[in-house]
Amino acid sequence: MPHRSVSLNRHFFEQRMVHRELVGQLGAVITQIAFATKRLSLEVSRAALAGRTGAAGASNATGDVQKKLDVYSNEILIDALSGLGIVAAVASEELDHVHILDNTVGAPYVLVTDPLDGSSNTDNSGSVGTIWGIYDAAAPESRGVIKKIETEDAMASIKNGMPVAAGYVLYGSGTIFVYTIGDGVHGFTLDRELGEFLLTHPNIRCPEKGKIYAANVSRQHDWDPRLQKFLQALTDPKPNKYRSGQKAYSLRYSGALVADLHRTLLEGGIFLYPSDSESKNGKLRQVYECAPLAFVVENAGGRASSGSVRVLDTPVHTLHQRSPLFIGSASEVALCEQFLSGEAG
Ligand code: AHM
Ligand code: MG
Repeated sequence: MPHRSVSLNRHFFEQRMVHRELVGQLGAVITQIAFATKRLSLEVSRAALAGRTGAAGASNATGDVQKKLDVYSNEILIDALSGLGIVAAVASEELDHVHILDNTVGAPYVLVTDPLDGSSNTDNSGSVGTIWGIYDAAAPESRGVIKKIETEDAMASIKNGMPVAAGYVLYGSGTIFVYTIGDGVHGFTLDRELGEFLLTHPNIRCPEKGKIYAANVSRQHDWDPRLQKFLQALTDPKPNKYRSGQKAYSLRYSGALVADLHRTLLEGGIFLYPSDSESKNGKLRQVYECAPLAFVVENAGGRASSGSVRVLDTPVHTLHQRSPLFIGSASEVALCEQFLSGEAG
């Protein structure tokens, strides 16, 4: 008998007794996201051949230069979800406002996404990713009749809710699809010949502690001195009480959050992007970067914080708001919070 390969569809079917929603509308949305990201995997790998490297000529809502692949990725994702009647609205890093899909009265979900995270890597064949999260749509009603969702309803769904599912796709040396619906985190690797995501990382658990940290340390001089002390505690060649016999931490930083996060999820450690004098609230966006990844990491036993507040409890005011992010192994993130509060150090 050949080794059993578990495709995403088979995995959803196998889960049906415990999670009926995976063979229903939620499963259909996740399957369509997976389909879109298979297309993206192909497009990212042949971008230079297809003339899709470089800038698109515009900036997005948060002032970043949009790459051609940013725009294209956004279109591919929206196309995959349009016409299903399941996703009512899409909130994307690449769109100024929430995009309401056509013919979706009563559609149960709102999608948040960074379609192509780390897109400054696209022109040098570096790793990039897609981040996504799904929220229950707050269905507006008038005298018992369900109405079409408006921008404010979609924002209310995100502001008042928790993700019902979230995940990311890493386009690296392999393409990996990771998802959770709040009960276990599972990873699938794209078999390019088959064109299927196959289960390779069932029940991912983030180690309690790791050996690696990820941060843009070129900005360290501009960080809160308490955070600088935390990094010293991790990296000082001399042993200290915070590392209890463990060697100094190593640095890995790719410039793509998804790539750094995926390694941190599997191997432990911490990823951090704090605020500094240039980015008063950090660089990363709460709604479609921090919150979905926090949902994944927490469901794998890790921790995600803005430094003082759990990421998933951080109030959302605007679609593109930024937040500092400290995410990864429970032990390092908790220690970082202690340094930041002055409890440690
Ligand atoms: P993007 O979504 O526009 O690509 O920006 C987010 C990216 C993250 O993937 C990455 O961790 C960070 O920006 C890198 O920023 P910096 O170059 O300042 O270190
Ligand atoms: Mg991003």
